[in-house]
Amino acid sequence: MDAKIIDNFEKQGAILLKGVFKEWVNKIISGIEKNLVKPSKYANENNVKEGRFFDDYCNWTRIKDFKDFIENSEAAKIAAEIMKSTTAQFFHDHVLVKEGGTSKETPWHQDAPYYFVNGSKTVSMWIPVDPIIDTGLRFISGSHKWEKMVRPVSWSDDSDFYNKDQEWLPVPNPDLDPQNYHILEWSMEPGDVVLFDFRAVHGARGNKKNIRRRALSLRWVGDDVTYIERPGRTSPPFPGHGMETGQKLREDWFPIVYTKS
Ligand SMILES: O=C(O)CCC(=O)C(=O)O
Repeated sequence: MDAKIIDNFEKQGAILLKGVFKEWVNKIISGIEKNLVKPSKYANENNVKEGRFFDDYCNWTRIKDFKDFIENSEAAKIAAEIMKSTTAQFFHDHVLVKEGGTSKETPWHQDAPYYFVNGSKTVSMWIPVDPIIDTGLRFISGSHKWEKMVRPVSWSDDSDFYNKDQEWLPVPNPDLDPQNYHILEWSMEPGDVVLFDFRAVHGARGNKKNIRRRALSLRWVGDDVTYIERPGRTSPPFPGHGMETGQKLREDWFPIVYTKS
């Protein structure tokens, strides 16, 4: 991978790669449609009154289209390269479908505090399978380097995600304060991908258009990542994982898909 791309990822916390998963788009669509027909116990409609904002995760072992994509595409190699990691360990898949006519915004948030993951080498891949104009992810450039993390909230009602109080930054609203934030956002085609650090603050507008906005996010971790206990049930929760703070993520649940030779 071009060193400039990795440099930009490190500076901004998020970058766009064009067309890298073009040949996989139909397979991803097939997986998302299967997920919509048969959601898991974790599926969420996010309390949307108008339109639909569906999300679900941890389905890759039962939906073979996702398994094939994760194991046989370039995704794992790209993940290792962008993280500057020898390995790419798979954490989980996440399907996000915002149907046309959905005004619900995705709240500004970082993924890191919802996860039991500690470390600097992390990457999410947000892969839309419908054209994106104004409806994609928006990032606060450089926010992955903020010293404190942003208060995690429930997407359904913006309430606190954890009960126990902790020192969090308040959820920012860059649209009310545009001078103070550099926002990154891109128009995208199916097969493009946005790569972002788990600590990058991001959100999304509603999808008021007449087209669907279906996306698959893949979450990867690298060499320096270990398990960390959070002040409550994480998302995803992975019940019965049995790990303790400081341990590497167990490879039977979170496989290493790529190792640099
Ligand atoms: O698709 C969305 O609106 C949000 C996605 C997101 O936050 C993520 O993939 O981490």
